[in-house]
Amino acid sequence: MSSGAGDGSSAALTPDRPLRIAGALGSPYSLKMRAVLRYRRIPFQWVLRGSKWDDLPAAPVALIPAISFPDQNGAYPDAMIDSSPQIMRLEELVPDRSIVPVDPAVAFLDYLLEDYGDEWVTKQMYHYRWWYEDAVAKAGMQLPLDIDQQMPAEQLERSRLFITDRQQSRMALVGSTEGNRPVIEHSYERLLDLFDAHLATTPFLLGERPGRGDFGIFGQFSQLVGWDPESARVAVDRAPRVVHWVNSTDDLSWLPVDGDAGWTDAGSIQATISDLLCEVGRTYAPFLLANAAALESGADEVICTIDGHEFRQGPFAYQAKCLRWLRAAHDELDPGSRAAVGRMLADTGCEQLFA
Ligand SMILES: N[C@@H](CCC(=O)N[C@@H](CS)C(=O)NCC(=O)O)C(=O)O
Repeated sequence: MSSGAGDGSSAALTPDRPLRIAGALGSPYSLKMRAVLRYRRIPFQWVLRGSKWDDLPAAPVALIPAISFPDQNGAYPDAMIDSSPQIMRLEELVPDRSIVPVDPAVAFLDYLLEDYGDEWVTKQMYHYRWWYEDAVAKAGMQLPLDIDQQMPAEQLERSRLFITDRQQSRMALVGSTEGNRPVIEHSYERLLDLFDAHLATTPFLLGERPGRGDFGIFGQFSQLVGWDPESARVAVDRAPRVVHWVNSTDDLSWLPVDGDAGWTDAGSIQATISDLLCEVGRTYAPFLLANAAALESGADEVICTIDGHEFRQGPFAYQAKCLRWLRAAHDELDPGSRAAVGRMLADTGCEQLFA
């Protein structure tokens, strides 16, 4: 996807000339990027998209979050979308408090975990928001208020109906159907259990500091665990450490980090991370492969077996790109790092993505 902006012409980011980000409180990717900016101590100004304060330029595609960099004259000429490229653009501009592990093999793993969060955990997020009655009622009322908290009651009611209809009509597109429900809900429950077990020994996925993977999963969990009633109840019941991690990852500006130190070593990846990779290999990997195959053959449905259940949804072109990008990153690894990744992914089910 062309993300716009990010052509290298932006000026240094300072409190007087901050980066600007337009997002929404119910948007996982917006909260993902806001948490990245806070942790990285990058000066930024947050604004609710579509509100009276939002004067960011239009983005190439109407998605949030959009971010805009100041140029040399202090103007904000364009806006960029897509959180993963946004993260990498910020890595180029600001070296301190990087969220990309130094070792390329660990960095690759981190990228895979981010992609899993962005593209698979988002199915859980969408499902729990628009399937359960009390979640639908909350989201329908809350989401329109981002645009105008003082919106008159009749307008709020019209907006509630509009947004609820529109989002529920898209449920099947992301796989939230009666048939897929066990796959999606069990994968959320297992992820909570596995992540909770990991957090019992380690503050973040890959060590003592957060990486892209943490922020990818945090974005979706900011909603699942922190906002939507049914999925939040499930999290409180089974994953107290995850609930705490979500609350704290939202603002890690306080977390001390020492240069490039603090990342897990490629040679000593913990069993709890291998277990999480097995979860990625059990759900997201077979979906990605079936999705790519469906698009290649022109099939109008992706049909695959996930966790012993049949999973069906329409093909998703963006996720075929995600697979191509993952494979390109894998191809770009030096031979030593590729071998290290091979060892870390062996028998997790993720290795099939790069066979
Ligand atoms: N791949 C994008 C996904 C962004 C995305 O899907 N944003 C949603 C909100 S969370 C959106 O803008 N949807 C458009 C709409 O709801 O009309 C990213 O990583 O930023």
